[in-house]
Amino acid sequence: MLFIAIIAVAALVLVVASFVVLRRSDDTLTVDRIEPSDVVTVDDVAPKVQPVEEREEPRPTFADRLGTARQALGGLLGGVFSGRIEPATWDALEEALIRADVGVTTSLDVIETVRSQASDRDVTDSADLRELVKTELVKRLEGFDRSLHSGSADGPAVWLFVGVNGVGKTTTIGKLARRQRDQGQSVLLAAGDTFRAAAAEQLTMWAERSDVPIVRGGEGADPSSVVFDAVESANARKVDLVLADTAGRLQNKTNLMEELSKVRRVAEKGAGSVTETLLVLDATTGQNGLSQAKVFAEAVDVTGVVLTKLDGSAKGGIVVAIHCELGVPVKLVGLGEGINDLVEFDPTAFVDALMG
Ligand SMILES: Nc1nc2c(ncn2[C@@H]2O[C@H](COP(=O)(O)OP(=O)(O)O)[C@@H](O)[C@H]2O)c(=O)[nH]1
Ligand SMILES: [Mg+2]
Repeated sequence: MLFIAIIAVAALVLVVASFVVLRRSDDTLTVDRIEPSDVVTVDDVAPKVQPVEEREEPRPTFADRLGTARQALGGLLGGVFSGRIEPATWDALEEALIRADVGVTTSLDVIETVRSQASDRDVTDSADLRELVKTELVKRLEGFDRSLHSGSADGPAVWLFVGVNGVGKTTTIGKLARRQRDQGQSVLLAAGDTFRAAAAEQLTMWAERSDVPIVRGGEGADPSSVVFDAVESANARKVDLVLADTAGRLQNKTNLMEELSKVRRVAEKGAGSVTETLLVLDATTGQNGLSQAKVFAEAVDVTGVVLTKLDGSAKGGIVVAIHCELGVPVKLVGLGEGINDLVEFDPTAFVDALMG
């Protein structure tokens, strides 16, 4: 009996052991089989996907890229937010805001409000002023419609990009082509800057990067006719959105106004409708950019501002001046030259990144 029991246990041990061995060799087999096919898949797909830097680079945040502006403002604010509040505290705060390009009127207005709040609440420690100033700045940036409108489905929506040479119009269109495509819209680019031969080349490169079609004219062609053709082509292909580049000559205000209003008129001659006219401004030009902006705002109905190069600007306060003096919201912000370096404007995140 004992003998039979020993045989039975031995047989059981043998079965379990061989099962474990088989399982293990099965695993090994599976791993072996998956590994080579994985490599093949990666190799096959690699040439078709975007280069790694474009595919994996996340969108930057204000906190990531506002270093220059934050350092500059931090330097100006120096000892403002420490110690007891004195008359000199207000002078220093006023100077810091003005130098950061918040604009004189807005800076004085912010100081006046904060000053009366500080006195109402018996605030005597200047460290408590930081939050009051931040809240006031955010308040002046809120309440604007920052959405980008694409209109109805009847025909293509057209977004016109205007602004002087070098501010970043073509780059912004290139970045947006990818962004809108990723959000599910079909996009076509219109190379409406026919003034410089290189402009259409530059836009073509962006079109290729995002794999979207482009319509371009010959050098010196009428910008309006290029935009018209682009809208026709978009309509025929049932494309949702046309991003139209324009030239930014500012040597003659009357010419510029006439050209831009003609482009706009012609863009709506067929099935298209202009749902956004975005003024592109270079943040590093500060108050100078603001006076350019006023000229453009007179020429066309600007629906929003794209503020570029905020990554390299020491004067982040220009954002506040644009809202308060132009009455137009900053809708998008350029934080670098890469395809993902375009972000939506967020008042709280911006003021936090600027003032800490
Ligand atoms: N650092 C930085 N550079 C930018 C940004 N946007 C555009 N640029 C650069 O500014 C230069 C002019 O841009 P471009 O698009 O040709 O300007 P356009 O003449 O208005 O079309 C190019 O070298 C761009 O790479 C930005 O947000 N940050
Ligand atoms: Mg350009």
